[in-house]
Amino acid sequence: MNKTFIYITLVLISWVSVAQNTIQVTDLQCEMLTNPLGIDVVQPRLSWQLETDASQIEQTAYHILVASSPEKLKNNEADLWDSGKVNSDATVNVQYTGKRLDSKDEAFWKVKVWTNKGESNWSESALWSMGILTYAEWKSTRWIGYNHLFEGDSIGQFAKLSARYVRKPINLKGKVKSAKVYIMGMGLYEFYINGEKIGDQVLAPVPTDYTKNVKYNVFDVTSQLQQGDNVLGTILGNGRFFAMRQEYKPYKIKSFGFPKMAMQLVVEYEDGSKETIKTDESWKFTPYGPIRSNNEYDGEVYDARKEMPNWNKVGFDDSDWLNMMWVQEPGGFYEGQMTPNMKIMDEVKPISISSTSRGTYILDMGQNMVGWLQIKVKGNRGDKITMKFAESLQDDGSLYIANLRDARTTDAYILKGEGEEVWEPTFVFHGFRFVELTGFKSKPSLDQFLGKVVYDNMETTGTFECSNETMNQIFKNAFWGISGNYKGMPIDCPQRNERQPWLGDRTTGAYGESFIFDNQTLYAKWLDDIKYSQTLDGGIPDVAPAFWRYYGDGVTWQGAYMKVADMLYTQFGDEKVIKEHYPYMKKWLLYMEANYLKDDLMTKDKYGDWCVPPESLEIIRSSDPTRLTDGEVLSSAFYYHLLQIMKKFARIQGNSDADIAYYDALAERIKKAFNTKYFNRENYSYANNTVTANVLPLAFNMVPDNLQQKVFENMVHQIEVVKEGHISTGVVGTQFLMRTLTEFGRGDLAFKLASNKTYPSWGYMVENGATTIWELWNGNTADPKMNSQNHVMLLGDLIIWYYENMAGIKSNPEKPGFKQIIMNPDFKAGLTYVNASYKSIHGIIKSYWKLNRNKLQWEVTVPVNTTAKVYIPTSDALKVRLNGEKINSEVYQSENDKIVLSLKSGTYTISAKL
Ligand code: RAM
Repeated sequence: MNKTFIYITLVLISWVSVAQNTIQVTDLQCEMLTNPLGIDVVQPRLSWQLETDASQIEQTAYHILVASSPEKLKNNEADLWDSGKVNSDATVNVQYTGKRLDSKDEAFWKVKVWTNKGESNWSESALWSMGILTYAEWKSTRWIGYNHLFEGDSIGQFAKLSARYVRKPINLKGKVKSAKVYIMGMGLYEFYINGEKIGDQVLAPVPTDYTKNVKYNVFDVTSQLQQGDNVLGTILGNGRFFAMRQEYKPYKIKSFGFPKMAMQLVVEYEDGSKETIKTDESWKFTPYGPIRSNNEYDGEVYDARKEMPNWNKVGFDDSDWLNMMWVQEPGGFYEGQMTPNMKIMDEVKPISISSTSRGTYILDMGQNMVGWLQIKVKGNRGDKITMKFAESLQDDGSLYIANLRDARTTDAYILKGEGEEVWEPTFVFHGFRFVELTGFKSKPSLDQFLGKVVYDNMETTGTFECSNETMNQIFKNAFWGISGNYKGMPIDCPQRNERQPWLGDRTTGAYGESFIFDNQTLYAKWLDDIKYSQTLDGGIPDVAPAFWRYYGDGVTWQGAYMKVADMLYTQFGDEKVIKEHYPYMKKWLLYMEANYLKDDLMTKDKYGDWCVPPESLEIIRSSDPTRLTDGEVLSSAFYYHLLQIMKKFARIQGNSDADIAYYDALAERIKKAFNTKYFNRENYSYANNTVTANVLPLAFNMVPDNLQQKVFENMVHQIEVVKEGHISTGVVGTQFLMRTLTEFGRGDLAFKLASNKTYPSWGYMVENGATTIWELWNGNTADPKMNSQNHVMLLGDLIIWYYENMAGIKSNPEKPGFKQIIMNPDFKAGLTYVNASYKSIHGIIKSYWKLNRNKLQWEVTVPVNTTAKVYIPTSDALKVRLNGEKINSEVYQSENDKIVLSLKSGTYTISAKL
């Protein structure tokens, strides 16, 4: 008896200690933010990841402690929330249900977990802090600005307004224990304390329709403040507030007025007392600083002679500065910004510089990039260097600027003449590969220039490499295009006088992008932008925030609202966005039904299958009826598809039988009318038999009577024979093309489209020197009026196809957020290897396969606390080895001629003869 007892105890002890060493809880996030300051969600969601060398690990329970101070947390004194041990496998989006937190409160938290193989230690502790939760708490904080132009300023087509340098000396009566600043600086701000810039963000805050909502940023500034005298300094830039085209075409372009700011600095002294410093009219400013103008389209002008050394430090004489005025607030709700600001994310060294006959120089960055150029120059006081940015060159070597339309894209720097001067702009960005430099007396050297790549501070989560070089280059181009067009909202292009957050460009694109970038919070913010732009009767604009007032009432563009929410759910397991936005989505659906549904078909469409390859290489928009798909076909099919998504959303948000029945009935009617009017049973085609007209009903499961295969064959004929193996779809059709081809068994044809180098194809762009993705299939020859070289909308579902169909990394929508991974690559499409990884919210997923003749070698990594269904295209289990061993029926099932392995977390080597 005794002996046995001792034996068990020993085993138990060693088992626990092994487990404690191997299971770690990492990556604690609140509201999916790594730096969660200023959370304005009353019950934020907490997430963590598990890391371990052991395999087959599943979480069985968690325990969260939340305390009001680090000391209390350390002593496990959870005065805010002790979740207790909760039996659950959830690691993502666990809602805080502790004590109600007040504005500006801090919460320190940690978590430990139990798994099927032991428990972890307590994680390191993490912090989040609350924002300002009520409007009332802002009331005594004055908005300050100055609603007048000064010398050199102008409104109109090429609006100019110098940056406003704002200054406020303050005196702190004691030693600072902690301090936070809550700042709204419109359109853009840079904030300083005692001369030091606070934070590494640029072009902050993220843009919104300021009449609807205004974002404040929060910084911990404890270490920047000192007892006694301090100076707060802010530079206010224009951004989208004092819009680029100010009071120009006001019926179209929204502008919001002169820059303004409101700020609270909350200081807690070591003696426990608190003080809040707020903006008011005692703050002073000057419009005569060095940033003479800043206009996102036209560029920035900086006169270094006007620098005011130490303007943001103690002791500077501001007696000739003006007092700020108490001005009207922007109008929108104040919200804590829950998505990161932009940052300098990378640097690019130029590859060549050449002289022109005009005495200027052309700098080649080697990459179409978004951001700006830093220069190092020496010269005389008053010398002027100008930099004009463009994406490509004309045949004669000069800049191709016709496609920029009226954007002037020119920065200028006027030297102070004091040795080496290093400069880069503050409040603008450009989309460019080439820069024409004027004002150099002799040829500058390459090391005087450095490209700064600017986009939202988000992690790169995906890698992809395969055996096809064209596909690899397309992936790189997509990476540059997608990241560069993240500007606190997804914009269409970064260079011409547009740069608008067009909904239709991202309807499906957002989903593909989510494999490469951690874009969750950005797209959650964008859904809010869409919500806020909804009209009272339910309409949604084409562009949100609606900086351009376009309310075209289409379906394919507006459908981004639902499609992006669905992406956030599938890829990140985010249910909250669905619950929050459901009523507005439903309102829009009903609005469209009431206004545009005729004879059970959706009659309104704005842009058609935008940007199909046109009949002549020089034109932008096709007018050839055999290439274009009828708008009613697009809208009706898409609306049907959205109704299916809304059925799913209705279920997720609960309490919804009536809604589901309603969507179902409506969808059935639409499907019937659609097939009656557009399905041609003689040749199994839809409408005028474009690929788009066929791919939509196939992808949306609208084809009647089990005729999918026939319709599919007809569509394949269109692609293979009629279009000679080339793409013929535009922005709408391309969103479903690659996946549909593969799912119906023609991954090889999808591969052909993906690897094509001849026109029209993504590879054709590569062959013609593209380093991003073009707006037009014929971007090298088309009219410049609408011809951006950095647009992402034509990617369609290509990136999704890379990951889901080629790499085999797909989230099971039934177990979203990659809680279950579907690994089912098409090994026979044409590639011989794929090496891809994706950092999911549960941890890293890897898939690396090689096919040598018929021998498959495949390494997969399944994150802790997830499972994977791994498909091997053979029906003979004897041909499969898992980690070198034969497989038994405990790990696999057979499904449609495939062996499906059910794997828990870990890294596996699979080999098989196919
Ligand atoms: C253009 C842009 C944008 C597109 C709209 C319809 O202005 O190219 O990407 O969505 O048209």
